[in-house]
Amino acid sequence: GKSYEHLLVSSPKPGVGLVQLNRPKALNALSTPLILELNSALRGFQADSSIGAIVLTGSNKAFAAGADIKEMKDLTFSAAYGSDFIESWSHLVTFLKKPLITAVNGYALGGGCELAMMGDIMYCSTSAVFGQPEIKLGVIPGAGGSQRLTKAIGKSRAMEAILTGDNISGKQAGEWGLVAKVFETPEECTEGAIAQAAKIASFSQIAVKAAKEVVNKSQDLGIREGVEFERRVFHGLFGSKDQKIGMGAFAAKQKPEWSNE
Ligand code: CO8
Repeated sequence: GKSYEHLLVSSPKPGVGLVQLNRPKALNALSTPLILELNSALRGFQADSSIGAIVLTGSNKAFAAGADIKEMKDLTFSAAYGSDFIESWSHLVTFLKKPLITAVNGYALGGGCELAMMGDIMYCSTSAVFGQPEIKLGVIPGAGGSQRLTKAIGKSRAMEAILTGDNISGKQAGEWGLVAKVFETPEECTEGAIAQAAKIASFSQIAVKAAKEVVNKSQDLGIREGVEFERRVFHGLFGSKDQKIGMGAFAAKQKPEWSNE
């Protein structure tokens, strides 16, 4: 496939796309060129019908140590506002309809923590260090941290992290439900994420897409509207071939062969 300056992109298992942030000299600081490459790699996997789920990870030392401070330090209000600085980050979550698993080892600070939280499923290892240290730089989180961290761990804990800049350990992230699972080592974390992605990729891509969509709706809708939305989508799946294939295979005691239709 395509080669990148700041990323390693591969498919370690059938159906699984893997993106590793690879800017080791800056602890994977998220410069504009890196974010543009990340957008491009994820769009590539989104468009590739052989890929069913995606894993995003960094190195053992750092998932990402934040936005690139050296790139940002001389930015002015008018340049930031005028160019919609950071807006391209959130495109990543809107165009990506396939599940994204973020596997965090080492530092996930500032924009790195925010990027990790854009994952549909987050895993980490005990080496992970989460934090929103922007307050120490005279600013605040700018890529969704104040919203996603608060939804994930509750207001008081998020407020404490964002106002003090104190880090959150991987173990604590597991106890607070920021991540779905904490692995002992970085290798187990990445392997575990790839294994779960392979499992997801083995199901009907139509059902997987619908499942991600309905869960994400719960973040925006109230419970009554959310349940109604889910039921509409559920009813809609009876128009898919894969519903007939899946339920037919169960009744016939066979393994389903998904059509992705
Ligand atoms: N930006 C640019 N360079 C960085 C960054 C960063 N965020 N983090 C580390 N680096 C560079 C260091 O400058 C250093 O470079 P050099 O060798 O040229 O001096 C290299 O990476 C290695 O780093 P350290 O020597 O500092 O490594 P340590 O192991 O001593 O420390 C730390 C690791 C604790 C992670 C430390 O590097 C650190 O505190 N980094 C900054 C963390 C931080 O403040 N992150 C938040 C950034 S602000 C932000 O993300 C705002 C998000 C808003 C939305 C997104 C906007 C685009």
